[in-house]
Amino acid sequence: MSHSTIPTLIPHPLRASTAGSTPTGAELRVALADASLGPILETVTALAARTRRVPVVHVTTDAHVRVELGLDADAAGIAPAAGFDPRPQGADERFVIVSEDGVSVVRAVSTEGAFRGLITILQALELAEEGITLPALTVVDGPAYAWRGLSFDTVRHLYPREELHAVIDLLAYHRFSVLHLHLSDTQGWRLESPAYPLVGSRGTDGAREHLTRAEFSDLVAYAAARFITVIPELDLPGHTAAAIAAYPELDIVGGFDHPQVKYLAPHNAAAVTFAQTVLTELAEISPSPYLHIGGDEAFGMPDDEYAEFVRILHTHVRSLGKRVVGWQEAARAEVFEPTDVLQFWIAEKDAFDAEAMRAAVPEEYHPLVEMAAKTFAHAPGDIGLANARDTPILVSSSSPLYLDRRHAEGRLDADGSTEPGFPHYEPERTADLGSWNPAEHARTALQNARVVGVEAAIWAETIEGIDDLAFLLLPRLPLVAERMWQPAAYDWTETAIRLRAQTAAWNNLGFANHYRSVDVFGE
Ligand code: TNX
Repeated sequence: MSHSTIPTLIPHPLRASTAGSTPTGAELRVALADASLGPILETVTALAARTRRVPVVHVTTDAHVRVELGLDADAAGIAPAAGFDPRPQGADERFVIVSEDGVSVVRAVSTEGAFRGLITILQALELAEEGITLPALTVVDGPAYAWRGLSFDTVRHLYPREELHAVIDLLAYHRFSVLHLHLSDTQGWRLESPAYPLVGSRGTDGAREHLTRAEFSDLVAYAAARFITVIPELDLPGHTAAAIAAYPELDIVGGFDHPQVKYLAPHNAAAVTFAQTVLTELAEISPSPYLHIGGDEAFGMPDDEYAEFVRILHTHVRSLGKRVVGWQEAARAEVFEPTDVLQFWIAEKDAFDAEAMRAAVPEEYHPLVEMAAKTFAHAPGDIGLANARDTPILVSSSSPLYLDRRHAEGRLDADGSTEPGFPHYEPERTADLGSWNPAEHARTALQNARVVGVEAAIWAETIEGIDDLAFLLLPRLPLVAERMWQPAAYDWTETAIRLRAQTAAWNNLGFANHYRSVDVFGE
């Protein structure tokens, strides 16, 4: 049956149809097959209230929705997710939904699969003045990739707790599995360090502008309840001007005096101890099997020193019992193993035009341009791919997965603006992301590299608050989720209908300033 029969789901399931629907009154009644499912029902109840304003009631008799564990997922005819499992305890996310006589039954082999199935039902509910209607869904679904994430910049803008929770809810609602927290950068350090108390960023009035360890743990727990794994990143050895400003002994003598060209050097014992200590502290509070060491854009750093520092970081994280994630350039250290992950971000399309840049900036910045050119002026294959042959790759190609890229169309409201967004990227249309296919991207741009997952990224240089975040994230983010469940794109007209159906949920979560894309809202 055509997927147009259930236009409200995004990601769209692998196989899905509807046949009629049942009015369920003012609330959704859910029965559990097993007491072990209690915690997921609690989470779904909270999510239902926050996204769709639907009250969920737990009943003991068979009701409108029933959840059971024990599906033989193989019998449903779909393969388990490819690639790496980012979770502390891996889980099979496959689920089926069958509907009969006004009752929809979710079956899964794991509580996580049951959760993904319940969220699918939550999305499909039709809401009207008279009450809630439950469509009689038949669904078979499972993700193509287990690692479905968002790289989230907490440095250039630090969001309050409520907004971070809303981001996690949005990810759960569109069935993501990873929140990658970028916790340090040139402009700030966003995590409390017991050993280096001065490192956490402070505002001009001295007010704290970082997460305490307890706040970090709160986020991890909030995400875990929604089956989202937090993968934390401390960006080393480049992008460390904030740490160096707090502890000048971390600096090298006689470097290029620009914040973008501050880095930790392997021959500076204080810098090595600092890096190892903050990673040890992070491992203590992060249950994720992975720690992200950064490694991007270490401008001005000699190649041999860079490789040596990355090796030190890699060895240290391994000694903490964690696997290592690094940005693409870290492949140059040649230490990443088949159990680690490299995150590829440099897209051919955003290749850096050093000549144009030299012409555009004052002469004192020309050394900086040379340093940047070294990182950017390559196709993705030229940086890291040759060294990353056996290392699993996480795809975050700046085109189309950097969601701080400006929208290419005018806006369907009064001001018509396409800002905010990073001004140096070529703007793209929403529909371009709809037709992107990660499996195809792995075959072509990444030369058959071993792709294990996908992360969209939202950098915050142009973000001043949740309205800017909403504007850049939506409606694009759910399209990324969909391509990770089913890499082949659906017909765009129907996709736009499915996206439009979710705007009330985005508004309810606080993302009301989502972009009114012509591609999505214009027909
Ligand atoms: C590159 S991607 C960066 C970030 C910027 C971003 C802007 C990467 C690993 N580094 O520092 O915020 O571009 O889009």
